[in-house]
Amino acid sequence: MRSGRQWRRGVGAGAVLLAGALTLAGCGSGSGSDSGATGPELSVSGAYMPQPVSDSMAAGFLTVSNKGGEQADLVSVTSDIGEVTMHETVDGAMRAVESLPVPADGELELASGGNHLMFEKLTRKPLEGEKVAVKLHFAGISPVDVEIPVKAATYTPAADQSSDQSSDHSSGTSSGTSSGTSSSVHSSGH
Ligand SMILES: [Cu+2]
Repeated sequence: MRSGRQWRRGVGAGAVLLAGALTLAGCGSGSGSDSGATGPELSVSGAYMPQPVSDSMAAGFLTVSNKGGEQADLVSVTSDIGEVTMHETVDGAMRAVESLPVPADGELELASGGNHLMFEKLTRKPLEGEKVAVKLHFAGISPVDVEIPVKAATYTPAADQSSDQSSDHSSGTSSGTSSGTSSSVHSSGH
């Protein structure tokens, strides 16, 4: 008699656990495919510009991460300090490209010696400690605003030291940056 009761209880508990596991599995796979359908989810990190030696040209570097399930294509970049083009480096020579892909669940890395942003016809020379506002334009989705900090001419990103500083700027500044930027432009142009 006693052993019979325990057997029944055991079966009941097993059935409840099984139902719970099925529910969890259903939730997990459902939300995964949903996020793929919403398109690219972009964030920018590690942005910097070495203070240029030239009065007319500068280079900018950053990483665009895409957590979404669709590729995003960077098709143009604009800035209030000059004309910006996207360059790739092939066999040590750089050349302009029409677009740069940010793969789904991947990243586009613009780094010294490789792909980079090229600033030309500068309206002012960026100085160490300043920030340069740029807008990254992607095909079919809203542009992303980035403030690129100007570093020393010899600066190179060591390990991951600068990531906390730059992720601050990339996360919360999608709409509120333009007023601050334009005032700094006015004060330094004469
Ligand atoms: Cu270049």
